Amino acid sequence: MAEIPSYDVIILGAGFSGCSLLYHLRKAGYNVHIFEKAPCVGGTWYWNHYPGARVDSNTPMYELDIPEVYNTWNWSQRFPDWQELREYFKHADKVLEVSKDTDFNTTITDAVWDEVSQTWTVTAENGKQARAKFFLACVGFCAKNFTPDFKGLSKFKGEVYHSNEWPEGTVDLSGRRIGLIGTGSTGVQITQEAGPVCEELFVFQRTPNLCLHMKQEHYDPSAPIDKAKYEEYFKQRITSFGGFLFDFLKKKAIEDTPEEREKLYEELYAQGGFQFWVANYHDVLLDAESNKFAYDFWQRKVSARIMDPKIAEILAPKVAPHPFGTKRPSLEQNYYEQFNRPNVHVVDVNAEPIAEFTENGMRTSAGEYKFDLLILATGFDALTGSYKHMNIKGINGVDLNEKWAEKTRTYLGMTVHDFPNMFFTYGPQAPTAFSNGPSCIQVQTKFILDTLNHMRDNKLTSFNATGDAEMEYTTQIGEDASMSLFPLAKSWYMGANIPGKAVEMLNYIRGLPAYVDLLDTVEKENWKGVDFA
Ligand code: N01
Repeated sequence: MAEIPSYDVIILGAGFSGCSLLYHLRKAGYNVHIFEKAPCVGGTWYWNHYPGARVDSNTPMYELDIPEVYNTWNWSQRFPDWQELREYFKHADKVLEVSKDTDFNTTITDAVWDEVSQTWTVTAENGKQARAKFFLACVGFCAKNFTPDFKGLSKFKGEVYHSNEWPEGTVDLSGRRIGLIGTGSTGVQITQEAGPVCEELFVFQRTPNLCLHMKQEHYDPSAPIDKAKYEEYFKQRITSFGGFLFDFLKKKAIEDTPEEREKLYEELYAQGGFQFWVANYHDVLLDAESNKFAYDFWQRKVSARIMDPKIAEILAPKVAPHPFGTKRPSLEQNYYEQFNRPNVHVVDVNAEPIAEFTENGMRTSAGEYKFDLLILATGFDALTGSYKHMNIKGINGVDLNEKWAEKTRTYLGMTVHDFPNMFFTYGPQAPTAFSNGPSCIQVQTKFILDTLNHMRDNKLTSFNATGDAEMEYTTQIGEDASMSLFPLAKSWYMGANIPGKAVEMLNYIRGLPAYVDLLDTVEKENWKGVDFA
């Protein structure tokens, strides 16, 4: 076998997870190397730079718990935009010297476990290869774009961009006639940017987004947050369901009087951010009545901002399109006001289904809409899709995508039976979609580091989740979901946004503290559910 570079650990991806793991594993003495498809660090914040791209998790919770980075960085916004996030990652790279140990512009296509040498070999599109004892796939949960199979799309003569493949440099939205498909977080943010400057914007909506107000704040750079508090923040954030400094209430909605509920909803709503979602009554995502109370409040608040009652009924209907919070409520700044402008239109594609694209726009059952720029904010094959461009082969050549074709199966949302010494972060069956990314990654980094150290201390060569443990964990994920309201929405949380994809809960819904307890128990019980060799 030709000599190829060999490491203790290979990481795919230089986003939050890759940077976190590189830092902690390096510090513990491992020889670590990253392969990254993009030309720089940043992960999702390299790819997502469409107009208005901005994070929905607030700072200082949305950052790495690495003192060298946070002690030398000050945010200027409560919810930073992509430009500031890119600067943050440049800063993290400078401080941590991520680039020193990273091959950029390198897309790994294959990762194969060799039972004899007990190592993983990865191969890149450009033929480059490397080997390591451990393989950590930190490839992001929204990395594989989804473009629906629209009839006649290739006929359209204007410009077409998927939000996740936005060209570098600017695509000026001023004076343009724009067709925008999708009203997820991405569609909402693009609408806010396009509305004030474009000639005309048609937003094609299939499902209303039950958006919450962002309540953006700009921080005074001369008075940064006291860094001495950060260590405590990072300890505290993993004790809340969503990895923030706020949490669900301990009571059910029905335990309060209507007046008490109204008061609480007003308070939560006024705080902005995700508070109205994950600092609400603890049964809001479990109980239909509790959920309806929340939805009705939301509907009243939002519809009051929309001048035309017919448009209000499309954007914030009196009857909930799905239980509140079972699809991601995006954070908006002035989304609803855009539809009060004469040049911004919402087209309900349930009432008038999309028929086909034409040279100059799109035809629905009601007529043709003409535009010269089409933006596809149609989302991602989330969570499992990130692995689909790779051939990941475990013991006896078992292929990960084949294994997951009918049903996703993991142990702890980080490992898979018969894929020894492989971990993934912020992926399927972890608290991913319901947690602030860096908080979840903080927890998973600790578990991976502890596991590698345990193996080093005990001279163990391989780690393999047992089939039974994987089955039990996966079954639990499904059972938890069936006791919640999540199955009532067609969302990417459950794989339901992709035609033909198995519909199943793809996230751990018990919250971050329960996940932390679970991982602690696994460790304390000598990595129960794992076979070591
Ligand atoms: O994607 P989405 P996204 N015809 O899947 C519609 C993260 N993120 O890119 O709801 C018509 O949410 C689809 O309609 P429906 C964040 O976690 C974060 O917006 O399926 N419409 C939906 O409206 C987020 O949740 C940030 O009925 C079609 C839209 O396309 C995740 O990424 C910013 C259609 C897709 O929405 C994904 O967000 C951006 C069809 N055939 C993203 N097919 C921040 O942190 C799909 N749609 C701020």
